[in-house]
Amino acid sequence: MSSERAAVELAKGVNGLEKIILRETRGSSAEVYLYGGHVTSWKNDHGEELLFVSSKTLFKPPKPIRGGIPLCFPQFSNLGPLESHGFARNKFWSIDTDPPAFPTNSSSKAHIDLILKPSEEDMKIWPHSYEFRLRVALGPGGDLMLTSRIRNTNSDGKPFTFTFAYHTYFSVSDISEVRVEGLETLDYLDNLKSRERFTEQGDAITFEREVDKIYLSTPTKIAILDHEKKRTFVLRKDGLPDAVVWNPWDKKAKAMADFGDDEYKHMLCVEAAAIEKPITLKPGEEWRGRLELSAVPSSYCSGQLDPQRVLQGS
Ligand code: TA6
Repeated sequence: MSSERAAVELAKGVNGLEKIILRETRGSSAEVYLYGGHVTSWKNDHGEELLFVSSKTLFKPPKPIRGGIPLCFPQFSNLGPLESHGFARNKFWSIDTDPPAFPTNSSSKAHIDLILKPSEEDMKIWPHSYEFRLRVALGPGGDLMLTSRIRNTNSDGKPFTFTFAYHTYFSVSDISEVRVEGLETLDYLDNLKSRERFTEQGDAITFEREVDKIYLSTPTKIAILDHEKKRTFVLRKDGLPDAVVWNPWDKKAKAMADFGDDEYKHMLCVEAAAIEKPITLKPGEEWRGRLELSAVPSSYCSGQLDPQRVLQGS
């Protein structure tokens, strides 16, 4: 890659925070901050940004970055004694220079391995020893893959239990023009109704007000259709049975200091997660949770993309 730009580059980001830039030969790219192990950018080979990051986010630890793909670990939301969504998203991660062999061989050089381990201080908040390895990779076609491997390294024989989410903020043209396919007829917990359980209606999900739902035991593929942009995001997940759908709408948007009042119109969170059945690991055990995102340029009417075909296809 002499003339081409490097597949992996360490650079300074906002407020001097270190980030890694991944570049794929055909032009797609991604950026990951060591702060939070946080993906903040994913661009297709036209250089178009596919993830939403708020113009109001501070990039100032210990405040999490608002947008991109925050990692929720070891606790989703307020489902436990820790801060909302746990602490992984406001810790400094390191580059893992000697990662254990990776289960799948990727032909793309555009990948980076990060690692998070607790400090003595951290152990006072969550008394467990663990290794959280995160591989972020760009595929030849510009797909973005995140693979988390969490290992219990407690030496006191104690198991630990956690919930998890890739809290992905997708960039959309106009939320009222977006449909989500693949969650029809599923049960969900409504976070706006003290997590009462309901069953989703039969049609694709559309948006006209605040939504905050945890869909349970979903298919491994979900499609997010942005008609105006003629683009469909296909989310594939492994080891993550649940999916959270969130849009704060206008009132909540105004109430969030690190979020613009109108920004709710241009983002949608669809989060691959493990929430309903928390994961318990004994010492020496490892859990793997994988997310694969692809953006398919499409025109619904041209039949190029029938969401059902996508969801049923490979
Ligand atoms: O994933 C949805 C959710 O749990 C919402 O309830 C909302 O709080 C959102 O996450 C953002 O949470 P944060 O802690 O980043 O403000």
